[in-house]
Amino acid sequence: MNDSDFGHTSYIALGSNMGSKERHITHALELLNGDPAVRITALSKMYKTEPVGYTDQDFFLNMVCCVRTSLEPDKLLDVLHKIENDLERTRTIRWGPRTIDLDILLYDDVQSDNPVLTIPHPRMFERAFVMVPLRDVYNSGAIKNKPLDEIIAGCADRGGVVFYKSVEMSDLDC
Ligand code: A4P
Ligand code: MG
Repeated sequence: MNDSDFGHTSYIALGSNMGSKERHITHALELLNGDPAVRITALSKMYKTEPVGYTDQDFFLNMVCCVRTSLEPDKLLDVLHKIENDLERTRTIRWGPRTIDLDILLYDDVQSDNPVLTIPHPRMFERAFVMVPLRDVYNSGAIKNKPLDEIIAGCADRGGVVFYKSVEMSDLDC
């Protein structure tokens, strides 16, 4: 594919709190970049984060990546679900432990209230475990004219997000 075929920009959140958390995240990134219709253009740092929602569970590792893609949002979600299945994700408790969780945060300027795919992701603006890594890769520094720093300052979990390690594309097997 030519560069011009990857016409859309999306930001994708990754989280893991079971087993080899770091490996689950890097494996998911490799599978994502391995899709012929998706190309990762930026990686956030990896963060160690306190669980939000259902708190009686292990800590998470979280990242955000920016991709360019030729896929429409519903097809991109299909790719994410396939990767979750490939990593043998099980769904038991809502917001509970998982090998990998992949969420679409933003897709171009799309706004969608569809419960199957809500864009922007409905809970992203109240979660530092999403907004802190997003700030690493989000170019404009503001969403709907609100600076990301200001959004993060309003997140109750901001104290539970700490730098874990840097991840470069050259660290990935792809
Ligand atoms: N869905 C709707 N919109 C989207 C979207 N923008 N991206 C639908 C992805 N999926 C979207 O998600 C349930 C359904 O949401 C999907 O079938 C899809 O059609 P799921 O991934 O099956 O279930 P889930 O992950 O348990 O629910 P959800 O709502 O994605 O959970 P959250 O809100 O992502 O919370 N604490 C820390 N520190 N770090 C974490 O990563 N993650 C969660 C999960 C809770 N606490 C956490 C973390
Ligand atoms: Mg999810």
